[in-house]
Amino acid sequence: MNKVFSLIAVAALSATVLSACGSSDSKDTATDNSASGSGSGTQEITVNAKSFEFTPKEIKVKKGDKVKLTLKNTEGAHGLAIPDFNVDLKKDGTAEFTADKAGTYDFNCSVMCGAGHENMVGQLIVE
Ligand SMILES: [Cu+2]
Repeated sequence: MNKVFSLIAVAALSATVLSACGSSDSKDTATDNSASGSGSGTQEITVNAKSFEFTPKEIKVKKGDKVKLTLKNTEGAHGLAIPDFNVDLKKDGTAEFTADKAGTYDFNCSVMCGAGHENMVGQLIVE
């Protein structure tokens, strides 16, 4: 019994610490009415790249979300650039940005990878 209780306490405590950490640059926790409508969370998204296609081709996030975008090459060597958000991964890696403007933005492969290079496009949708 006691063991179970302390496990729950520890879990609750670390959840509190984590969420406090994640919102360090926004308003303090007293104003929790900002959560309605647009997003303020962190989206971790992995895009796989192969010759010559991205998966997924379409990424949807909410305006205000922090986006952690990871590029993973599963075949060939590709990059991933989203010019509107100054993202340009030239190989496997993670880029972080805030989706602070709504709209549809193209992303594309930024490494000349061969015959299908021009077809390696996708869209980031910020709503
Ligand atoms: Cu390419």
